[in-house]
Amino acid sequence: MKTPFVLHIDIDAFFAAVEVMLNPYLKGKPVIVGGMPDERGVVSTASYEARKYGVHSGMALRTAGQKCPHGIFVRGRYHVYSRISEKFIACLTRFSPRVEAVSIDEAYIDLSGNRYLHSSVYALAEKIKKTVEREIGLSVSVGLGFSRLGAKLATEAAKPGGLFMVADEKTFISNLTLEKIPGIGNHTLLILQAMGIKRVKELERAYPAIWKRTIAPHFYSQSRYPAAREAKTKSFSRETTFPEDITDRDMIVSHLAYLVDRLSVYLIDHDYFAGRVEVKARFSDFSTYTKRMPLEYPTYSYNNIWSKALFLLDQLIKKKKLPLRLVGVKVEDIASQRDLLPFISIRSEQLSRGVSDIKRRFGFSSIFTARELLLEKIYPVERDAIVLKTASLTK
Ligand code: DCP
Ligand code: MG
Repeated sequence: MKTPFVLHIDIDAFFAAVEVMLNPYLKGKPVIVGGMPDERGVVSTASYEARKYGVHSGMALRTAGQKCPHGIFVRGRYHVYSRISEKFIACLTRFSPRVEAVSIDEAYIDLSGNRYLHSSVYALAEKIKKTVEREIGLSVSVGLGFSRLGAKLATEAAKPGGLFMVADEKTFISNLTLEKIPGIGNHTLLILQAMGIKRVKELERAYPAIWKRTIAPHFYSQSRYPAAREAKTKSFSRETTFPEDITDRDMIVSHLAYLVDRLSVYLIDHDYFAGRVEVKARFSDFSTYTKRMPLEYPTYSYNNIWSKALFLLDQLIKKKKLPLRLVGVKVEDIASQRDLLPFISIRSEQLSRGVSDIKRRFGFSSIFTARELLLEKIYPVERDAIVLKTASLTK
């Protein structure tokens, strides 16, 4: 089964919820933000308690006053809302680099790169929801779908405070009434209703051409998230020539481990998966050999790449009884997407991602595998690198 990978998240009754958070006396009361009921102007938003009386965003304040005479009207503090909005978006970007803020309290997140790290997208969505709610102190609703439209409508279905995952997006949307569909204006709605068309599926059946123009594009083109991004390069490599030729296997291994470490972090930073590993060795007589082998599945995991690279290195150093001059490692068959994986892959990828997060925050040298540490004996260690004598990267 395909997994939805577009997440939509929206804060519940945003401005009103902030007012309640800052003034607990308002909790559970009909709060209407936008101005006083005798003023010109419109309602920005209303708490769910006030919505029961028919008050909604965009309604004239005077009308809101009539519908909900005991409502508590507040003016609104936009600088406070926008500060919370920034915090909200910042929190989301910790889960994926592909966050698209679309309004002050609403964003889409493309989870297609993350989903392999979690037993399910649903669990990840729950985690995002909980984290955001804890950090900003407000209730949010979350939807999971295959397109922006599907995800947004799932959020609507989840409101307030829920999480809703669409398994069959086409059926889900087909059963909705047309006024739920963003972009269908009041005018169009009235005409369609007059023709007896209430739901999306009725529109598709009776007027496939209109359906194709209004609804279908959401599934099939611009709203799909994101266009499959093909990696521009087919391989990345890191290699180094030693300051002096090396005989000690552990020291050679330590160099290779460091190069694999750099590659793995590079892959993670760029959302790439590697399909194959190649190791290169140059002996003191300048003879150069390479060996390669595929990874079990496309991955950025340090451990997976490492175990293959070490195996290949040992094959290579058996070739000649000579010290080594250079070692290099390359990952190939680079892809920016892959199919869903067996659960088994998750631990080592989570570990690599965790390590790369630490490196990003505290510097590349803040955490190494023990096998890399031998390098400290012969090279200076700086915050963001071990300074090799000659390092070269081909991209
Ligand atoms: N807003 C506004 N005027 C409007 C619509 C919205 O000032 N016509 C502001 C107030 C809202 C905020 O934008 O709090 C977010 O809009 P939403 O449509 O997400 O509405 P809410 O967050 O208030 O409610 P909910 O998302 O729970 O339906
Ligand atoms: Mg909202």
